[in-house]
Amino acid sequence: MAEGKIISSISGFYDILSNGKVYRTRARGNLRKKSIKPIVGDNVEFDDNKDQLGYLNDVLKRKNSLIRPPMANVDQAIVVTSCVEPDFSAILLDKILLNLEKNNIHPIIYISKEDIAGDKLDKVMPIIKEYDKVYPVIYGSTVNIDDFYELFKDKVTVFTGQTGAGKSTLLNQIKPDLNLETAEISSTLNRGKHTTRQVNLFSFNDGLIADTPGFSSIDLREISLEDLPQLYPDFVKYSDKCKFRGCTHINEPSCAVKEELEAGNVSIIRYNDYKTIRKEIEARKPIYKKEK
Ligand SMILES: Nc1nc2c(ncn2[C@@H]2O[C@H](COP(=O)(O)OP(=O)(O)OP(=O)(O)O)[C@@H](O)[C@H]2O)c(=O)[nH]1
Ligand SMILES: [Mg+2]
Ligand SMILES: [Zn+2]
Repeated sequence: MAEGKIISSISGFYDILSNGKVYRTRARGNLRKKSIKPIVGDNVEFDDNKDQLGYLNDVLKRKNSLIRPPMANVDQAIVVTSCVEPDFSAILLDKILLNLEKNNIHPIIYISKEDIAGDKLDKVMPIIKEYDKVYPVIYGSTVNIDDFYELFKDKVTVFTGQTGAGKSTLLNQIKPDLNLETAEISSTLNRGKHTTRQVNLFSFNDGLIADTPGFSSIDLREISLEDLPQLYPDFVKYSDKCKFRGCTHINEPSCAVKEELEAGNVSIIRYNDYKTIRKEIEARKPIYKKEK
């Protein structure tokens, strides 16, 4: 038995990278019985029978796992965020960031399509600047592509973000031999069509980088109301000084986050979007599993 990492999964087959070689496998039935669905990024045990199709026997404990994109054991994420085409959405960006924070994945925001944003840039840039105070932001217009080389060293990095934002385009710039398929949103046949359809991991500077299918909305089913305030690094910075433990920073007296909001040290845009997201979670219907 050998150990390796799933780098792609296509119609029931799993490609496993192990000591620089790729093995095609399929999952043993016992995994399904245990309701374990292997996903890209999983570290696994498998039979490395020479050139035959081997079995994937077991999935090793995950450090973390994302539902969208489905991927495990991620260190950091490049959140590709376009100014236009598709339009910038702060709420969608928040949701992506929240899911990453929940999984202890380090987010880096990458801004694309400044070059075609025109007048809309005046509206979008001030909002992006608020995120820039909280998270690392890389601007496509000024980036030195070579800087990614060191950033990705020894790490598993996932590229995520809206469909059409430019994930595959950026990956092609970073590693031209990937030759990933990209497409204009308007040229795709129906709206919301995804160009990238699978999660794929590629080796890069002793680490791995993943192209993933984009999305146009994201849910927060993993995140509870209690979790939520803990997932805003810009609130957590001050929440020690809130009078009440577990302060939600809404109506509690002596709330440090609201004081810092008044003082202009917490972004009003971020705070208002936080309230919007709270409402969305409050309104969420419980998920019932279908009875058999
Ligand atoms: N002008 C401009 N176009 C860009 C930029 N980044 C990406 N594009 C274009 O945007 C379109 C979509 O890019 P993709 O790389 O396919 O987008 P994606 O995020 O991989 O999309 P999915 O695979 O569907 O999730 C392509 O036509 C790219 O050429 C940019 O910074 N400026
Ligand atoms: Mg793509
Ligand atoms: Zn508070």
